[in-house]
Amino acid sequence: MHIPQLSVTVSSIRSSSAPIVLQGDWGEQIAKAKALGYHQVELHIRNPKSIDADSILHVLDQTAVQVPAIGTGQTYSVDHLSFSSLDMAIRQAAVQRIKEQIRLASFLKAQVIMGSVRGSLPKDEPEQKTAYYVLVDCIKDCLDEAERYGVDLSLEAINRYETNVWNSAAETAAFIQGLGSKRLGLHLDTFHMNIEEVSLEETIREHGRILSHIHLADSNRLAPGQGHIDFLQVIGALKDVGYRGSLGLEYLPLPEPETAATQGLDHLQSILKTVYSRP
Ligand code: LER
Ligand code: MN
Repeated sequence: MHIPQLSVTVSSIRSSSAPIVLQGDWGEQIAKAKALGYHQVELHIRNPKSIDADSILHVLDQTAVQVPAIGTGQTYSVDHLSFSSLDMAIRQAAVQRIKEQIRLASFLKAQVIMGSVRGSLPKDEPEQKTAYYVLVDCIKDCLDEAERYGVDLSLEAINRYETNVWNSAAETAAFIQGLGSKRLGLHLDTFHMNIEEVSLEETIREHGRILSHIHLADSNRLAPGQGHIDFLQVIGALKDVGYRGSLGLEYLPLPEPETAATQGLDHLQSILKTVYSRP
């Protein structure tokens, strides 16, 4: 039976408000992830052009650590580039950035997450309609690049307090299914689901067929086990739908990064053991 692997989020950008567990020098943080017991890392990269991809590849090789997914949220949170901007130069820069992430992902054999890069739609018409139209166009443009490079993309459902488009799993799934590209899957995040969904486990069961990635964080965006989400139910549902992707640990680096990384790993390893040893 396939037991999903845990991947811890890593970024070179330090921010106490970002839900990235390990922050700092790429090489050091990847080595730290391995030393703490992880075999996968989810890299959150601001700009693929400004990283030393060869040296990151070297560390990944040396440590035998895999990268299942690249996070791209800094395109929006740091550089304020988005697919729904009414300024053509801004959305073209956002698309360019995601295309560069896709090319990097093809080297790393990773998928690329599209989350906050969608931005938010203006409240009023006709701007709202125009922004949605250009947003969809940008996603189609990125999907063409993903097709060319053989890379999968995941579209994340993000809660209503961070964006006003594709908040629930059902809305996000309906959009993905409407596009009908095999390269685009649904990405869920238990922190956002805790706000948007009636039941986390039922949502996973309902959309499991197109689920391509998942972020695990507790209700308070601390490590799983530090809030009130029932991860036994969440992992049980993932097993039931035959989820074969990675379990990305994306939460705040609190009380401090190493403790947070260990808390999530310990809690989820024990749950994985319980769930996957059941007949
Ligand atoms: C990104 O994966 C995410 O979950 C967003 O909430 C970023 O803040
Ligand atoms: Mn997330």
